Amino acid sequence: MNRIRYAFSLVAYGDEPVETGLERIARYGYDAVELIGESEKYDLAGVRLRCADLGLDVSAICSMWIGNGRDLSSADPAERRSAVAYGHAVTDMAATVGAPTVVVCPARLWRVTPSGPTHDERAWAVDGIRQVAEYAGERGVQVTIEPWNRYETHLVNTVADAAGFAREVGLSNVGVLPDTFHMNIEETGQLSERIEEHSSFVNHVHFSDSNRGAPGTGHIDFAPIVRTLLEIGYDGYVTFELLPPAADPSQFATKDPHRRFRDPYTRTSIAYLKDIVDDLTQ
Ligand code: LER
Ligand code: MN
Repeated sequence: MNRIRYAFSLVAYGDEPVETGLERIARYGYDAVELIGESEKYDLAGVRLRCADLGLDVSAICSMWIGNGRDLSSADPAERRSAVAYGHAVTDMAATVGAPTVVVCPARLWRVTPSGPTHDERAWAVDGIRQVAEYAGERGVQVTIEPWNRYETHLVNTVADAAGFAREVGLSNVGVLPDTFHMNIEETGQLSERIEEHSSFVNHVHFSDSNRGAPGTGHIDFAPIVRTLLEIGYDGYVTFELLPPAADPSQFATKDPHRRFRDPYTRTSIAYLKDIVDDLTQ
């Protein structure tokens, strides 16, 4: 059985200095940190060195498909070209810090209505993801397509949707990213079964509870999900991606830091998961 590798996303810490976040994540025994796909937030060479000192890897670059110029399925060709350029830029970030994966979503965050006929949007997105994935493949980086819930996108809401996109892109470095928060809203039946069904595509995972807090603070049953990851031989990272309760949680985390998302949730997330793994593997 593979060992689960644990990562924590800096997105939970809002505008706290990066250095403080890295030290906290290392202190609580994580294997890796997940960075946000905004290169101006980081001194990447410095992050790489500090991570090496702290014994941390970088699990992924979680791209921010927000705002103008970041919509791979827009009806506007200039917008799509700009989104592909953004995908290349986050791939460069990944290559600089040695992250294995970049997160891709086929549409801009919070565009919840079509920009053109669905088959056109889909074809544009497949083409854009392929351009990002080809560039990433040349740099030894994987691409992971993340389905978001219906309040964040209309195009890719389930793991099956994302697997369909990955299949259409048809490149070996393209997989899918089940995020338990989105799955809890959109999937039918057991979340673990949906992961198992598409296991050949799963190349990254985000964990948070139903309320987007630390596992154990909501009502998701993580034990069957962890059991499935172990059974399918998943060898990527499980990243805890926690966010405060707000419609635009990233802004909220920045403007009004929720202290429990820092030390308390960083400590309890990994401890909670390790208990489950211990129970399952004893
Ligand atoms: C990003 O990983 C995510 O889950 C989305 O909700 C966009 O922030
Ligand atoms: Mn996510």
